[in-house]
Amino acid sequence: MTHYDVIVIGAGFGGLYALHHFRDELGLSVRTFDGASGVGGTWWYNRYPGARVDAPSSPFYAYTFSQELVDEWLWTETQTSQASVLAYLQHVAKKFDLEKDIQFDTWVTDASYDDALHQWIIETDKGESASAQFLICATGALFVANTPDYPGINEFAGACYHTGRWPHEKVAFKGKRVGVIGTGSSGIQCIPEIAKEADHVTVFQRTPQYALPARNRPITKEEIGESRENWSDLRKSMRHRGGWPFKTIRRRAAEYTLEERHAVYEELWEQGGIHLAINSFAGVMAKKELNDEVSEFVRSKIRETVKDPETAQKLMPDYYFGTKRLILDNGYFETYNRDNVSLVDLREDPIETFTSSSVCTKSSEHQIDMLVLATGFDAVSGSMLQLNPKGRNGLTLQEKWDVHFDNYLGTAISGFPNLFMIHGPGAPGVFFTMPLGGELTTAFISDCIQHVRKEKLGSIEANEEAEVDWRNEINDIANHTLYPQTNSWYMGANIPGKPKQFLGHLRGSQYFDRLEEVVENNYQGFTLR
Ligand code: NA7
Repeated sequence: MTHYDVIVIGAGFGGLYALHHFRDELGLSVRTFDGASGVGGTWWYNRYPGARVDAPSSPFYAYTFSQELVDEWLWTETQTSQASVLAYLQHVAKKFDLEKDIQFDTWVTDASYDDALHQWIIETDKGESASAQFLICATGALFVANTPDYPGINEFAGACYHTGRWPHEKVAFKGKRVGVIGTGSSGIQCIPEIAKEADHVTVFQRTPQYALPARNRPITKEEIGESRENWSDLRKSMRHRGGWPFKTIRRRAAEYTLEERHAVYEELWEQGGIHLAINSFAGVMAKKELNDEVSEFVRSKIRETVKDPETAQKLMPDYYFGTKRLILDNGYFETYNRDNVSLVDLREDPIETFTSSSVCTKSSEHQIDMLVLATGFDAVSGSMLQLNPKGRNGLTLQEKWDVHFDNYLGTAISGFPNLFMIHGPGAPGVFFTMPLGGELTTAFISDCIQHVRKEKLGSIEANEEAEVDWRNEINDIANHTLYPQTNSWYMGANIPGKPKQFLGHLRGSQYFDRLEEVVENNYQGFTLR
């Protein structure tokens, strides 16, 4: 069995940087395992048509650590496509010679902690074992596909694809009647693309969504040049402004008349992207009345866009704006003006069963040749529970997380020494620019590892009391907002039986300050052995 200093699971944004940092910057021996056949993580799997970044995008959805990398990579659009992100990660892997230490097509089937040796021992589906003092789980926040188990779904005889497991070869929609279930980011991104080619698209919608115009466009040379010149300042801004590179404008709503506020919403709508969410008025995500106002503004835009009033009515979101993942769309609502697109509202006409060639809802039978499941993921906790590491005394993570996803700082877990998650439950994860978030988390893990090694210790482990305080802290932050009032994957509400717990830290910059303080305070909340 080969022994390493560090084993990394996952070769997406988080895992690739961890490998580079621990190997090239700390000089440790590192082995990475990934079940996919190449680098990319989420960007390896989510190849559905129209897949794009849904966060502050080019050039900010990228690594920040290397000015050379920033200077040589040319982003082409403001909202980066999946193919571009994947090409970028392949470039990164080549530039830093990462692939030689990554074992692809290999699933880690078991990870167990040996308390006496202070080591993790992993087994793979190739029948190999390896050990390491530290286990880094960069297993992905959106990895385990959520596949609905409707009665009779297996009867459907046509091709069926989940957006999060899209095939590598091009899927042809020409001449096909396509059913799409799900209208989150993935559904809203792929529906307009599929509709351009298919004979007919039937969209099965459970919850209507707020989507903001992405206003994707080619990125200019000037924009790229400016960001390259100011990269270190922009990075600092992202670190201290919740992952967003620009100063957010937080106006006080009370100082504006309703008419003036509407003018602000219009301006931000025209700017597109997430400007409406982050640059309108302070308290949109906490004050019901203000949120209602923005919600109604977006609904009015949907009404303006969708010509058929009955379809427009079905598309009206009725939860608090922004409390489900905000979506950036490219012509989604316009798509319903096409003759070949129809919408089924599952709340009034639920799916009852499937036949070999149709979806049967309570009121009708919808003939389809192909089914697209855009039904999302067992988000944030799912990939760790699938790995199900065994900690001290054989405690499994599934046992530990039966009721709460308890951990400390979104990265360490009591009972699981020397194991660190990147973007675990309670970390800023999807609420921060993820590539930078991964770098900053790795910096913290790096401090922990260096400390253990320097002091010739065996292990570092989160304390149970620190976990409980941490859970309360995350919930307190979330409870000051409207997020917990909506059934979303942020709350674990999309997966039947999943414990309800807010899964992210809403104040990313404060969170990374906190990591630094924990290091300064001699690893407060951890036990060092
Ligand atoms: P999401 O955002 O979880 O969206 C999944 C969609 O599928 C959403 O509309 C769900 O409705 C719907 N869904 C899920 N299960 C069912 C069943 N059983 N029946 C009908 N409809 C269902 O996943 P995405 O892949 O779109 O996006 C995930 C993230 O990836 C995204 O936020 C970006 O950050 C990238 P619901 O709203 O739960 O009623």
